[in-house]
Amino acid sequence: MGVKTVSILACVLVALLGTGAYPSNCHNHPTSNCHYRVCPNGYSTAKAGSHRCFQLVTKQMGWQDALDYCKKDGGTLASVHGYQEYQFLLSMVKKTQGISAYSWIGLNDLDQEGSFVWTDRSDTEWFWSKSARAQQWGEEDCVALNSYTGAEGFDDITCSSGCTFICMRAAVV
Ligand SMILES: [Ca+2]
Repeated sequence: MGVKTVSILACVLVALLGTGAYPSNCHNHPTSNCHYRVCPNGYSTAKAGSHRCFQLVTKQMGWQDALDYCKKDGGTLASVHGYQEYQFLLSMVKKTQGISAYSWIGLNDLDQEGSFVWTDRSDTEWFWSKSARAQQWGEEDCVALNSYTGAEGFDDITCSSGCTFICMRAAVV
């Protein structure tokens, strides 16, 4: 089955299942690029039609090595832009608790203490406004998703810690 066919099937499913649940590019704009846009192999989105694709890598590395790994794969460490993405990524990380309950994302304050940025330079507004658990940052400069039950959330830890990590790439035409 061709990529295009799979993509169209996915769009049909969205049209059948998702009307009203979230904006469906396919439903509202049948001529948009949505029909041809798919995540790279091994990557998936938090919501249908999103161009933001994620992959959990179960190797354990320090934050900088994890970032380099994602860059070599054509992306960067994940940014998180809303609650739906947050829940999606957290559930990914929970599956790796036998390895590590922490998974690196792109948030860091390496350049300037206390000034957190995403490695993709995207907006941190959601993170600051909606994050239920912005933890005490302390002297630690790299942020992981903590998936421990009861302690779920963003957690800044020492950058050299060995953690699994989440890479992010754009959907491709
Ligand atoms: Ca810091």
